[in-house]
Order: sequence, then C-alpha cells, then structure tokens
Amino acid sequence: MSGHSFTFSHALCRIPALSVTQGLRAGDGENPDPDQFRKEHERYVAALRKAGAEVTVLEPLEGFPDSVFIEDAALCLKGTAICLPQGAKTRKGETAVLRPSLVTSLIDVIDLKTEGSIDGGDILCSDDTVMVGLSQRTTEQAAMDLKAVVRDLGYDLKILKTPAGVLHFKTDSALLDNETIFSTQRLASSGCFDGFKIIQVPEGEEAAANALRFNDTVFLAEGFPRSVDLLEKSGFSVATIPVYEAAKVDGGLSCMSLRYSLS
Ligand code: CIR
Repeated sequence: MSGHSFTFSHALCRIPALSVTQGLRAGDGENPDPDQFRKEHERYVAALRKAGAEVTVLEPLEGFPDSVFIEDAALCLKGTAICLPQGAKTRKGETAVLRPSLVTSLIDVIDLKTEGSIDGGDILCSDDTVMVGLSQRTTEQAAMDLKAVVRDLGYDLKILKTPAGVLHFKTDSALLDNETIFSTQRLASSGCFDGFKIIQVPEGEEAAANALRFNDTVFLAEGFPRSVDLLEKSGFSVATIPVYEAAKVDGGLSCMSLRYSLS
C-alpha cells in the first residue's frame, strides 16, 4: 500500500489546557493565550476533518501543560500505537494518561520498553522507514529499542541526528510524499535524507518546516508565503492554519495530532 504514511482515516487531538501558559520553551518568550490557543486548535481540528479524517478530541489535561502536543506521547503506524517514554521531566506522565484512549481508538497498542527516552516529534516516517533524530529528548538507546518493535511491523529504522539547538527532528522536516521531504537547509545538509527528493525550506522561513501532509493536503503554518508558493509550484495542494500560540511554546502543526488509519 503506497502512501500510507500520509493517508489517514483518523486523528486524535487534545484541547490545550489552560496551564499551557507554563508550557516548556527554549527561550523566555511570552506566554500563549489559552483562549486564543483553543480557537486556533479548533481551526486545526476542523482542517483535519475537512481533509477527510474522523477526529477524536480529548479533554484538556491541566496537570500537563504541554499535553496539547499529543504527537510526542506515541507513534502510530497504520492501526498500531506505540506508547513512548517522553524525554522532558514534566511530560513523562502524558503517555500513561493517553494510553486508554489509544486502546479505545486503535487496533493495537504496544508499550516501548526502554531505559531511554523518545519523543514522537523526533520521528519521521515514510511508508517503509522510521527515521529517528537523536536530540535532547531522544536517546540512542530508545531508538535502538524502537527498532526492534517497528521491524515486526514491517519498517526499517534509521538513527539520525536532530540539529543542535533544534527541539525535534520534525521541527525541521516533513514528509511531503513517499519520495519527497520538506527540510531546512541545516538538517538536509547533513545528508540524512539521501535517496529522497528534498524541497528546501526558503531561508528565513525555517519555522514552516514543521508542515503536515495529511491525505491530499499539505498544511503549513500561516505566515510563510514563500513556502506556500514553493510547494504549490511543486504540485502540492497547500492550506495554511494559524499556529501562533503553539509556536510560543515551540509547538507546530505535526505535534498537535496523532494520525492513524483503521482501513
Ligand atoms: C515541548 O517543549 O515539549 C513543548 N512545549 C513543545 C512540543 C512540540 N512537539 C513537537 O514538536 N512534536
């Protein structure tokens, strides 16, 4: 089945908690406005529904300020969810709270057993390969342990490196189709995407790299006109979503959903 890494029948999202004001961030930028964040989140959910998915929206978790970034807690491959032990101290309990929803929604749920840690944001999947970027959140041990799990699901796993100072591997890259990756120059220049066609994110628009190919649409964060042009000229159907509040706590488009297929 070709294209299953970007073809989805379902998605899980979580409403931002009011405590998102305490969300982790690298700098000391301003707090997101929770009400505005929720409005943007509604737009995000509506966009996924319009793109053809049945979206389950989970209740906010006040005890976990970053829980809106649901992608970091699990990896979904087709109809199987793999629960991931996250790298940030304040986020470690998110996976356990999410697990019952995964059991309800997906066909199978596996717990990754590892001494290490790994965030979903560091995992980029094509149809047959799981690419893991080692980062401040993701350890080599966890990547190795994940390799054994995904092998049983028919995937090869490649261990790569998230650039220094970049939160997650997918902060800087997105799969556009089975052969094509949208990537920043700083990530692609490492040669990690050899074998793929690379569309380089325009200089100055690096924050557009966390795009999301979802069925026939490539979603981009609002505010990156040169990226929109470039992808449209490359033949992709592009739509933009406002993610200004998520960006204040280092979040982007891919982080706010877990995408999977039951068909
Ligand atoms: C964090 O630092 O964990 C959150 N504030 C942002 C997580 C973004 N997740 C992602 O890129 N997959």
